[in-house]
Amino acid sequence: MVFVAQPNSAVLVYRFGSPIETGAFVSEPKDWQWRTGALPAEWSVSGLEGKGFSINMPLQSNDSIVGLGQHVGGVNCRGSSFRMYSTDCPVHIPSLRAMYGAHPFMIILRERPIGIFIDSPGEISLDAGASTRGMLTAKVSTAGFYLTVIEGDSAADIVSSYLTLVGEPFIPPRWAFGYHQSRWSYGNEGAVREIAQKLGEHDIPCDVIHMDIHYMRDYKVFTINTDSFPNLPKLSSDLREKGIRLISIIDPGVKIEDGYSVYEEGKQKGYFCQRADGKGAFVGAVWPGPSVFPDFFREDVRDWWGKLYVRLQSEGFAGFWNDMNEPSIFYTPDAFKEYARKVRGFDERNEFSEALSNLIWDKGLTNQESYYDEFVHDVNGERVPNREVHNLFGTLMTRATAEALAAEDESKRYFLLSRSSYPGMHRYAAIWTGDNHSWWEHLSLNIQMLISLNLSGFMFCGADTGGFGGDCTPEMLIRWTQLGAFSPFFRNHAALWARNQEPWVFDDETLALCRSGIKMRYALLPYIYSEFVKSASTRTPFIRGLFLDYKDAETRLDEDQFLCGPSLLVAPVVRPAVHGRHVYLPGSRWLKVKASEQGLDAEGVVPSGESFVSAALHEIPLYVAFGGLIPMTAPRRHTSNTCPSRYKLIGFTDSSAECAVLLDDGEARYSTWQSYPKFICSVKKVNDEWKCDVRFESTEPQQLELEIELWDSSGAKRTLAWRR
Ligand code: MIG
Repeated sequence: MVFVAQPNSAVLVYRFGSPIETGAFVSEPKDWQWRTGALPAEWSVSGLEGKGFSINMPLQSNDSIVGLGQHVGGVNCRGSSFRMYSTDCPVHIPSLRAMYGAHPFMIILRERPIGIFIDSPGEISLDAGASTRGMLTAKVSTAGFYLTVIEGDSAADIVSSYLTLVGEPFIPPRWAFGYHQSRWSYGNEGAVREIAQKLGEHDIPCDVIHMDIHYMRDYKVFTINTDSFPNLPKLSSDLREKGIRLISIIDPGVKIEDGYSVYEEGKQKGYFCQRADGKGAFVGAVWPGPSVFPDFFREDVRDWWGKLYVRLQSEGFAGFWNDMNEPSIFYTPDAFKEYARKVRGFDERNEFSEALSNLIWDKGLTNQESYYDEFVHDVNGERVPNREVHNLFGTLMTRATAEALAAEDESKRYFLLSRSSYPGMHRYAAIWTGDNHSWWEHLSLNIQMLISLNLSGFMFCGADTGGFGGDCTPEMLIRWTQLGAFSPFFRNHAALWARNQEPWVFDDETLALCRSGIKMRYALLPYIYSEFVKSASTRTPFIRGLFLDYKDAETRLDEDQFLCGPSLLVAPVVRPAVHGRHVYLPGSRWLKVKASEQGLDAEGVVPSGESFVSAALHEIPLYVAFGGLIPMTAPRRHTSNTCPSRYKLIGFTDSSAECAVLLDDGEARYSTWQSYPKFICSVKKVNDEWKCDVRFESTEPQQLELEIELWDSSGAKRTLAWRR
């Protein structure tokens, strides 16, 4: 028997077997009205032998499949297969199936699109018409799951209903919209101060410096290496005076070391994950060596863990970065012993064999599948193997952090970043796309991921600008910074073994062009910040594939251009050594704009359609949509809690346009878009004359000056001014 509930009008939720609650839904399924019901026509769900289910959903010939959050590959997922199973995947090659985040929400695009969310915390494998073009098949590995089916007139409608069900996306404080500078690691006070100083010297706006694992003592989480950071509170307050905040990384693995308080306390209270065979705490090695892992499935453990961040915060950290929470496991002592035994055996025999070749070419000890059967979680009093609830580990770690930070001051927003994620976590934290490489392919992948993640509710996201692994080149850093400037999360980050890639380490041209990209980001903050907050709180993607807004783009699913907010089309250059690129402009007409340190300068009206546009190294093809009005301001060195009083706006319309600019303090929490302090500027043509009207919501600033440049579709330009 199939049980179905309708928690809101466009949404049907089916229950199969006995699902484990994942916390993805904002209201508890137990509160819903259940009845028996039928699946959509031709869909079928069957039990698999042993355990699990297979869901079969026939596809029509022209269907595309979009969503699925973090994945390698195109925006259109049809024809590929995926494994939803949180994995530390250090090399994002095209054939990669599983990533850090597991996001089993997708939309079948067709005349009447349909949204599908498969809610189960264990592995889900998805064949999106790969084996059989006409069939979408999902295999769920657990004893039960919820299948959500969402109807809507458009993909945007479906996203909106989905987000009503799972909750509105995380909105960080305004400073997190600034530029972040990072690398693994700025390992001592001098290195951090030097970065801050260089940023100043080179006039590069920046709000945040990240501190990677070397700030800890011997990789012990919640400790500080006071040899390298003798006075962190002082460092932090000195940097704060310069407008820079510090963020620190935290991993879930707790080093086994007598006398280390986090270990001792967790051990004494029994907070660490237990071995499946009942022989005590599970041990896995990560950076600190042999470590134990908190059982985040328990509320008391989350509570304890969360409070550790609050204590660390008082050392001077403004936000946190949860890494390695798939969880990544380098090896277990048992697996290591076994491995060493094999190696010794080969050493003694000292001859080549197929078995030796298998061992050498084996993927080795890291993240072996079997590790996840070796430890259990306490899920509502029951011992459940990690594998059954695997995809929730990172989400629950991050929930622990989020709840503690929120409890510290309910009235304020916090900043939190997580590597692993599952639906529901999009309410608590931002994500980045993990260990990409300084490869041009990953620059294009960055766009595809921004689009897919935004469709899936993980809106405050971004990739490591410049690429994490491998060595970045000057040209790549420039192009990547030009894209990063439009990503919600904008952080330059690099691996331990990668060359330095801060904007100033190459040459003057690279420095100048990166600086102007970053300045442009700051100039556009009134637009980017206001529109992001509006998108998240009105449940619509901020980074938008063109198909979301333009009928004529629906069948194209362009993967190398996107809308940043409702009105700005960005077509970044993602290939080396080119001086231009193809751009497709849907709809009617567009206003071509040029990026500059002061924001945008209009160049003229261009028709829709396909064209090849020039894009020298300093150029980013950018267009304002018809009906758009884009607010900007003179860039500052850092975001600030006080909003500027002068804005420039560029609009493109024949009749009217409107935009909202937030005037909040950048930190206060508001429950609705309506309640944010802001001004709304509307321009309107009345009897051939343009009028500007400004309304205030929840604020009445003393001073406000607007300079508005308006273009109409004939290419005529006029300017208006408004002041109080
Ligand atoms: O095993 O903390 O994705 O951003 O710099 C690597 C060191 C561990 C992986 C993260 C990366 C971070 C790195 N971490």
